[in-house]
Amino acid sequence: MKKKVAFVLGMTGQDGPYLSKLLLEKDYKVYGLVKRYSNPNLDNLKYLDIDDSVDLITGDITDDSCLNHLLKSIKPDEYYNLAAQSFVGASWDLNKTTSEVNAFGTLNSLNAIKLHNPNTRYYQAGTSELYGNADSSIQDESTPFKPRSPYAVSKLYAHWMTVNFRESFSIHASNGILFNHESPIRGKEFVTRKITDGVAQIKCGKADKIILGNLDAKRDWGFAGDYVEAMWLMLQQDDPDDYVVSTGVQNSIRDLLDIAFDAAEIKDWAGYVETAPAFKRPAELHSLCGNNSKAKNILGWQPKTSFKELVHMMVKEDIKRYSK
Ligand code: NAP
Ligand code: G4F
Repeated sequence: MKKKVAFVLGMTGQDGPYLSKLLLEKDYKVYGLVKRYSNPNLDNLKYLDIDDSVDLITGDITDDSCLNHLLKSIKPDEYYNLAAQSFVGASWDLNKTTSEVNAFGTLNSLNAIKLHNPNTRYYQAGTSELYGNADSSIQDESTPFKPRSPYAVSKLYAHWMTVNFRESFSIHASNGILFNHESPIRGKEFVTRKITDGVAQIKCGKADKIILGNLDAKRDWGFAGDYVEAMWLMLQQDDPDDYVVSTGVQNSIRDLLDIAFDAAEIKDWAGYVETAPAFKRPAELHSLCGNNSKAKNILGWQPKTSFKELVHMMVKEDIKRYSK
């Protein structure tokens, strides 16, 4: 039987490798889009031991001619758009790049599917950032969007363009509204990995403090390895739709510090943590927590990894890296 073909954009990031590993286990042929670099970095693919199992193609989501050509030649059954300038904190200074990649990159992707392979099923990497500082303490698919960063505004465009192609051209296009998800290959500028990496450096005698921004922010954090399964499940449904993917459990940065320092058996984190205005945002998003009932009921998906297990896993892997 012919293998199903998946095209994954965002292959060198966090989610691309976890999703590709899942697809390879399901016997897909996996193509991945990778930007052109003078010094390419495939560390995350290597960490999951799949760098030799995926077909990497040089390209860029902002280049529509590149996507048109690839849609015609690869003819993917499934197209996962995970490519983004995904760091909220950088999106104020990089608002144009963020818009070009996140908003117009999505439009380029949808146009290429519509023109060259309209049966390709499309996954859009949406985000809980869309909710901003929501009026309700727990957010679901019907909670109004109130974006508060250039990143969130760009993802709002991508969300509605995905809905529009679904409604206008019957493209099988789904938005995953994913809450924060992390792993040992999370970028080091995001707060979870910044903390677990910092804790590991302190444990191994390579640093003596971590400098952070707003310690009172609260998020609903899950494990990336669990969340990519929800992406795949969305494209296996008869009908496309939009789904919140979350744990439904909220923690603060202070809770994260408690667990991370505890995992490294270091007492009294207050002596190792400072704050600086440079890590605060022009407009902060204080509290997020997702209601995942729809994903549970329709996709049959649920998170498997607790917040404590996730943080312990990340601290352990970072200590291993600094102990080598
Ligand atoms: P990530 O680690 O930042 O990865 C983003 C990927 O996009 C990287 O491989 C990056 O390549 C690639 N990329 C950036 N610009 C590109 C361009 N012009 N053309 C092609 N590729 C480009 O993000 P992630 O955490 O894996 O998240 C995956 C997606 O889910 C993103 O769209 C993100 O916005 C969204 N999301 C993430 C979370 C989360 O908590 N992780 C939650 C909700 C939504 P380079 O590294 O080479 O630049
Ligand atoms: O880890 P963060 O940078 O993630 P943020 O802004 O929630 O965005 C992530 O999750 C979104 C889903 O909701 C994704 F769409 C997005 O692509 C990305 O993956 O910051 C989390 C919180 C913020 O409130 C931030 O102000 O941590 C606070 N924080 C406090 N000190 C810090 C720091 N964040 C970072 N990055 N660095 C700090 O020093």
